Amino acid sequence: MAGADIKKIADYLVTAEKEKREAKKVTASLKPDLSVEEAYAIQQEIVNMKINEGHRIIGPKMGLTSFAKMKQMKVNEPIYGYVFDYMVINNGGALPFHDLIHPKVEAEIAFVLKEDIEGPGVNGAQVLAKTEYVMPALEIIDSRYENFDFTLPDVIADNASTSRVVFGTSFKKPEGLELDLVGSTLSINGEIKELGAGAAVLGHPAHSVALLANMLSRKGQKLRAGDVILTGGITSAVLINKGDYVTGKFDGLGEVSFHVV
Ligand code: 0L1
Ligand code: MG
Repeated sequence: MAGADIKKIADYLVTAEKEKREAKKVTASLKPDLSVEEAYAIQQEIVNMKINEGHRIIGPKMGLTSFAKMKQMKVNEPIYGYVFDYMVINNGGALPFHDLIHPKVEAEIAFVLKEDIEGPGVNGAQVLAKTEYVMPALEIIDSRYENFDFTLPDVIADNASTSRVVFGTSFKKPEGLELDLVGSTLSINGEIKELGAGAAVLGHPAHSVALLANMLSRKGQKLRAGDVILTGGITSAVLINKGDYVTGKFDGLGEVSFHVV
């Protein structure tokens, strides 16, 4: 795929994000035969554009990490994208609804690394040994595509629907924690909408970080000390609306919340 075409599609998706409006999926007309490799090239172009605009990467994230979502998308591997500094909302803070298109929220566990992790061949135990802290998080995804209707390459090109994130303010050392057994509830206006356990994320959230390191190694990249990594949804994603008060409770890890204003 020519560089000019990659740039054109990256511009198309960044413009939809900035103008807060739905766009037709890329495979609908712009590039019907878009491959996964080409989609990651478009995602990389979007990352470069944001860095050139002065934004900073907080860390990569994993998406489609539940076996149910992978089956639904007919894939045997999750996807990744990147979280930027402008996407972070303070715990307990406000998310302006008019900043987004049709946001959904999901409960996740985030890892903060104390050492670089370079694949291939990384496993979960190695990840835990190189993790400084884990913390609870709420990820707000906002696909730029109409009705969240996309193919796998479409969603990869769209930076894995990444939009906003709220990190918890309680940091825990991973030693002694059984992150696969951590139960989490996702409530809106006091009503539990979704619940799950850490094992929903590839059996254990550390497996997700290990797989991310192994996937990045294919393009000669690694995870870096200081990266904050979203490991994937423990719960399914729930649509949110103006006025909603959203809370994620994570057994032993703490609470995260925000208001949609
Ligand atoms: O964080 C994620 O799991 C992103 C998944 C992308 C698919 C979606 O937008 O639902
Ligand atoms: Mg997610």
